[in-house]
Amino acid sequence: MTADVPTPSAAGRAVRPACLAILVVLAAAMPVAAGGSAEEAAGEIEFSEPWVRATTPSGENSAGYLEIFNGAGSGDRLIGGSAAVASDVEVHEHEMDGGVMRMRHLHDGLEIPAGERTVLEPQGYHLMLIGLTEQLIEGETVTIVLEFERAGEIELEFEVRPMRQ
Ligand SMILES: [Cu+2]
Repeated sequence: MTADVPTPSAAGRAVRPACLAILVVLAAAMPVAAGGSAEEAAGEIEFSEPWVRATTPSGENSAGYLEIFNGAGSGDRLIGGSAAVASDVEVHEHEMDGGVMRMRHLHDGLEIPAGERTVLEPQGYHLMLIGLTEQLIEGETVTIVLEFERAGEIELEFEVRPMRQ
């Protein structure tokens, strides 16, 4: 699982394309009926800049990144996901271990605090796409279903971006 080992050029990620405007807003709750229950009023989780790293033809794994803003009134957890192009989608974090950057599967998921922005980015938290069934080609998109503890499953399109980013 070395597909998303940071490259020296990772610093280049500071140069963000002007696509911050791409903001996918999904109502986590189903259409809120008038007088909706407290559960329905749980509000929205917003996503911005979902992207995955392109792979070589033989690439077995990739990583996905995005920003998650929890506009709901209560905290949530991103516990995993699924995708047609991968056998597994896990939530990982990078951590320094004796000077070596390692990845760790967050089995209990990643906390998504209410009212806060949680960032999944290179060298940080990420979605790990394991066991790819096809090459991820720059410019295409892949669909990943994110699984939240409270909000449930939310489907999102991820843009495939160059490997060195
Ligand atoms: Cu990983």
